[in-house]
Amino acid sequence: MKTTKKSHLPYNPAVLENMPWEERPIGNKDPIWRFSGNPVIPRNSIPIANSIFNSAVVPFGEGYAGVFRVDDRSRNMRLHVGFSDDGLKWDIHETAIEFICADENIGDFIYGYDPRVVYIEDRYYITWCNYYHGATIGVAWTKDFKSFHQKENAFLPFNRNGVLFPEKINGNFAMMSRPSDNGHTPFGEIFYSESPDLAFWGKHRWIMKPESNWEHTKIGPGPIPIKTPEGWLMIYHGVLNSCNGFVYSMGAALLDLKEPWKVLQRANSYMLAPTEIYECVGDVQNVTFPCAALHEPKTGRLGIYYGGADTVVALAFGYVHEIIDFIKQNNL
Ligand code: BMA
Repeated sequence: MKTTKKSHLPYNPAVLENMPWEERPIGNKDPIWRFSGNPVIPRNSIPIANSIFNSAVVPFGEGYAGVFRVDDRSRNMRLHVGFSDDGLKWDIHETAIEFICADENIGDFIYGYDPRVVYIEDRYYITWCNYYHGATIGVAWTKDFKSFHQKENAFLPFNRNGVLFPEKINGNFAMMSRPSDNGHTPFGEIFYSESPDLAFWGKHRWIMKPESNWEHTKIGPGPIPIKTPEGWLMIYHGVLNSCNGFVYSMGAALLDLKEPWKVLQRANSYMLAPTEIYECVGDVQNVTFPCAALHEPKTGRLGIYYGGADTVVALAFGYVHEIIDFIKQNNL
């Protein structure tokens, strides 16, 4: 197992000034563009891995930390911690995270996947798709990425894609999610919920449903939403059902800052769809699945980490203001 030299320093936004970045390639007119070194994390970065994808990264100490979806070679779906100095080269631990949980039923880890990580107030929170008599939303916190403390599941099964807002809204923690079924759900709309304590959830509100052809089957929230003066920038995945199966692309919308269940504007076309070999070929073909974004507020730079073909982690770049312009110019 690799060790990390990181100290217990907390969330450190200063490192975002050195976040991974490449300027838009000359001639490229897309709202976001891919890192030339993709995939950032190959499927075999640790020996036990069948694949590493749909993963979450955040600033931590003098670098970055992450929670990674690792499907192992028994095809167990597990969450592994990892650290990086530059957001590109990652030391992913070979053993999965073992959550500390007060309740032995909730803490009985059967599978977990598609993590998101966010810093709120004084600690990092992890949400993921957690098995508890079906898929639901697991919630845990850590301060040091060494000990992970699991809380109650947020919702009843079936639910996936639990994504916390990075600050309290109306005095409560706030989460988007995507109620689902026990299979490869052929439907999906995005909902909003609030909680005073991350244990009891209510004030459920509907946010949005699929509208355009590229997302016609289902949609789900992606990275932690980004606060901008014009609203919460929500990057999400949308799924088209083709003759050849599901196609997962990335889209964007702006949500009201105070009442995030209100959609202000929403692009009618995707920002990025599977076209590259590491997105079209892998364990599941034609998947781009965003789970995290690094954002440097001074420059507006955004680095979106997304899973490629359920096999690798890739990175795309963009400027927040350009994505907002794209939403406005292509508003539904
Ligand atoms: C979804 C989730 C994702 C996955 C996608 C494509 O239902 O399981 O983890 O990337 O399907 O297989």
